[in-house]
Amino acid sequence: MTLKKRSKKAAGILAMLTIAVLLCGCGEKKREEMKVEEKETEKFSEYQIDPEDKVSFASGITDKEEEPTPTPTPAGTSEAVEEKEPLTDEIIERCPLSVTATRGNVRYGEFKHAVYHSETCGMERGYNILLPADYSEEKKYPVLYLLHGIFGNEYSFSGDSSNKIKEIVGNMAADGLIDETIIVCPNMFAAWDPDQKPGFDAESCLPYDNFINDLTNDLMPYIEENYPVLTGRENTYLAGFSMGGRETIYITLKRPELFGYVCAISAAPGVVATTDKFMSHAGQMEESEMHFEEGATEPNVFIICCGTSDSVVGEYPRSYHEILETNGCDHIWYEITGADHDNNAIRSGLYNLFKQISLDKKA
Ligand code: FER
Repeated sequence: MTLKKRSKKAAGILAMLTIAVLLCGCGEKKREEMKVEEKETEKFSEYQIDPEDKVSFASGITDKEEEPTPTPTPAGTSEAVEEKEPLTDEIIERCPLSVTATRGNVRYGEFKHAVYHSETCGMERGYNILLPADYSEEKKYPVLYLLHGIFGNEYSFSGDSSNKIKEIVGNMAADGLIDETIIVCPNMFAAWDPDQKPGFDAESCLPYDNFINDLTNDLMPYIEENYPVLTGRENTYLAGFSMGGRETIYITLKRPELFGYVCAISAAPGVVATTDKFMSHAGQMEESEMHFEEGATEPNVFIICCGTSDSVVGEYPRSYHEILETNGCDHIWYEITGADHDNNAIRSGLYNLFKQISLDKKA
């Protein structure tokens, strides 16, 4: 990923070109998506970041060494790409190909876009929701809230098919490992001002830290009222990538009674004070505060993971693990050998979260 300082003029030309492309040939839905994207790809801090790079922050760098795409199995066959083995509680660094494969005999859900009213932000806000293929209002589903990275929005995960989210949740449910699960992808930039933009400075990060209020006071109640979801921490999961991983850690420590199963993937700096190559972080809390309150209900599973070759957040996830360990705060820490700030890490985190859910619930 490259960061380039670029003049405001160049940024303006780029924005105009983007708008021209938008007006020319896109379908209505794509145009909507891209408008949100374009709004968020303008410049806010000292650095000018390529629109392409912003996508890398939001949902991971495009894999340089993409894992081989498994051959889809023909419809009607039950053949998986790999032999299925009984689950053990060990962490598997790479999400198995049998779990990311498009299988002929499995129907996968589709993401749908919708809006809810946020009292926290004083506006309507968008989200994408992945409903299982045979979704029915007669059933009840557990729900995973999945948080994107910086510069992202509610389309960051749904617009990137190489994260294999649909396949991972669909195949693991088809294999009877987990119950069919609803996945909600919100826009984590919970700004009060519709014109505010994210960026690498303290003020531009405040809306991310405000997301805890939007999530717990507006989005979760809305989802619980409008979809047939199972409620309570046993059925409510939280995961996030990078900036979303940082907020996942923060929200989990602040509201551990709400989420039974949690995974922070490649979490960004800023939970505690630090300065990295992008900016200085005042910290959301002191190191000594990074633990659950005395007597608090803790998550059944709290995973922190990161690629060993992460070029964006580096050793910060490990430092969170070390602080939590020092503070006696139970969690699982693991690294994905060779993974960058990318979908290898995202697929791994989601797979291991669902695997731990499966093991914990069936135990
Ligand atoms: C930072 C380093 C990384 C930071 C955010 C990130 C706000 C987020 C990266 C991502 O979401 O991909 O210093 O500060």
